[in-house]
Amino acid sequence: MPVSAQLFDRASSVIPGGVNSPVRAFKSVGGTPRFIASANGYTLTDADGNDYVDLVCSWGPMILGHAHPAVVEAVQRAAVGGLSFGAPTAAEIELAELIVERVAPVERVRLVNSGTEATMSAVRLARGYTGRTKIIKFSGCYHGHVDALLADAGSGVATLGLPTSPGVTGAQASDTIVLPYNDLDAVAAAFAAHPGQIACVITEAAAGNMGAVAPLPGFNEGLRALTAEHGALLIMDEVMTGFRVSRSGWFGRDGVAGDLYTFGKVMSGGLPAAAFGGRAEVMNQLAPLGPVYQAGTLSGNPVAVAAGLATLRAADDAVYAALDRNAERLGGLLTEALGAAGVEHHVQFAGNMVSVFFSDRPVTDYATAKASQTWRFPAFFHALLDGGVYAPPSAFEAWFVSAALDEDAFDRIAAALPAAAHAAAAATPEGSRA
Ligand code: KE4
Repeated sequence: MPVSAQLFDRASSVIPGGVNSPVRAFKSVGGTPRFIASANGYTLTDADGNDYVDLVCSWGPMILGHAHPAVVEAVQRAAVGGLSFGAPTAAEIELAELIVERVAPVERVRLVNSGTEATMSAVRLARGYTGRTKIIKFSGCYHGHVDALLADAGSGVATLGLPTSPGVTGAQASDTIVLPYNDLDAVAAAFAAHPGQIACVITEAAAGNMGAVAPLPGFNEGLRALTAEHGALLIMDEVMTGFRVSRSGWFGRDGVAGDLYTFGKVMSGGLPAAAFGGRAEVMNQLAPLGPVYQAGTLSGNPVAVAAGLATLRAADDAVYAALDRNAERLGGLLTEALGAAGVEHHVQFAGNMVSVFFSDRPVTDYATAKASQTWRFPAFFHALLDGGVYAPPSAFEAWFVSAALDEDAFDRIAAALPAAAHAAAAATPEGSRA
């Protein structure tokens, strides 16, 4: 990959780590990140002209596949009408109405520019609404790089093994209570230990940032009951699951109604837009109606909104059926290849988000995710990449399918997997790759 290598070298002299988001740097898997030149359908094409079957989908957004004609056309049409006005537009109402229609507990929506902004705003709103300061999050869950939420986070924080982050002051982190995921007793104990002080519990509606780890039966229901009992808000972070795991996100699968929701990724078709929303009584505390301030120059950007509307409108039942079918098929191929190579593993799903853990037991929280043989992942990842399959460059990420995957794509995945499974089998903790 001479061109990607040259670009990485050049990028590293002006962009920290050569990337604009840490997980892209391949740090935990080694090697040279592929600089992508273009993408279409399920195919990514790197700067050296190599094609890959994409199982990252820009970390979730591209459920239709890349450069879907309806989305590109909507973006082009919006762009020729002007890129940003700093004033309200009708399209923002349509996107908010679509979110409200699909996710019943959401009565009001505020559009923002990233998932981080959405979760930061939702936490501030929960604190403003309740008048309380403490928040509960779960180890291994990632809610963006919000100071208060970076404690023991998943995704890139886990990938790089950063227990916390310098720059987050004690004051900011001290109000954050971090508990094990899927542990309702720990949540009940925290409420008992801090009566009247906890503003909210924020959880990934289904965890994807320690790898795909679904809530155990009753966990989300238990969070709903405990937060209601103690006067705290339940924030369902659906930035990753929203409009991906069903047309109504994880709420569409388990029906547990949060007080607030955060969305991103799919709802903007890959352009920078996200949202938070929830009960009108809570959301109406936001400026300019109420005292909780939140703002954004480009919030509701007309081009990003156009991409989101086109994506959500094209995502019909057939698309969601294809996502579920494709995830199932990918999981089967992973199990078949790793089983044949004699590699102990668990393929796990959170809806149609998939992960493979090199573990002898199911992964239900961050401790068990970290205890898995993550040292097998780099060799596995690179063998797939060499075979033309682009998986997430981290053992602590979910794999994302698109509805664009077809027989040819699965043939390519199936062809690349045996060598990858053998590379995983031959890997050693010392990090040598076969
Ligand atoms: P952004 O600020 O990256 O748009 O969203 C933050 C966020 C919030 N909540 C959840 C559940 C998320 O998964 C994310 C971001 N997800 C990661 C992928 N694991 C983003 C990838 C990256 O950091 O480059």
